[in-house]
Amino acid sequence: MITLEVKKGDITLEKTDAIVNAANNSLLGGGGVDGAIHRAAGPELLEACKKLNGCPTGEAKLTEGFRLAAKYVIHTVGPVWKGGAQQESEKLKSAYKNSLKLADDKGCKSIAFPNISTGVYGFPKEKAVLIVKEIIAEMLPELKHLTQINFVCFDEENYHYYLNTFNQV
Ligand code: AR6
Repeated sequence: MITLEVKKGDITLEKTDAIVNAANNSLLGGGGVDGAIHRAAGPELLEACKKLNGCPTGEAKLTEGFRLAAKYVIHTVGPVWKGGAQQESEKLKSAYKNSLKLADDKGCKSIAFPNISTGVYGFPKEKAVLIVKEIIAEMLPELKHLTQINFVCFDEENYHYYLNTFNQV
């Protein structure tokens, strides 16, 4: 049985086994949720990320959480929204799917996601949440260890869409 929870707040405060970072291809930090995670985890996180050789869009890589409550950070890279004809939806799906698989393979029981690509990368929020719902439904039967998946919304708009979408599951 897997519990899905929609929350409003700061993902760096999550006490889940893993939190997901909406990073860029370099994995060397940035603004938004990426910046917040690096600040909260401390400089050891950047040192660990430097050893990963970046990350292609839609894939995911793992580090420890260092000063975070979470044991692991899963760094994934969502697509930049370019109008919708550049396989943005498929790439967003892959980012969620590969993050879930990596956490589950590591034996994590709980994971927290931010709203990947819906900030600087400009993916339409209302569309993104439907894709997230779809990929979660697809992945649930495959997960062996995860029992808790949190969606941590920072902005009011995403929170509104997530509550509407996941309350209808
Ligand atoms: N906790 C949870 N969610 C947050 C937090 C936080 N502390 N801060 C922001 N958000 P963005 P992207 C939400 O721009 O669109 C970075 O510079 C925010 O409201 O962080 O995937 C990377 O290095 C939004 O809904 O990520 C990349 O260059 C969501 O996080 C680029 O931004 C994602 O917004 C990635 O862009």
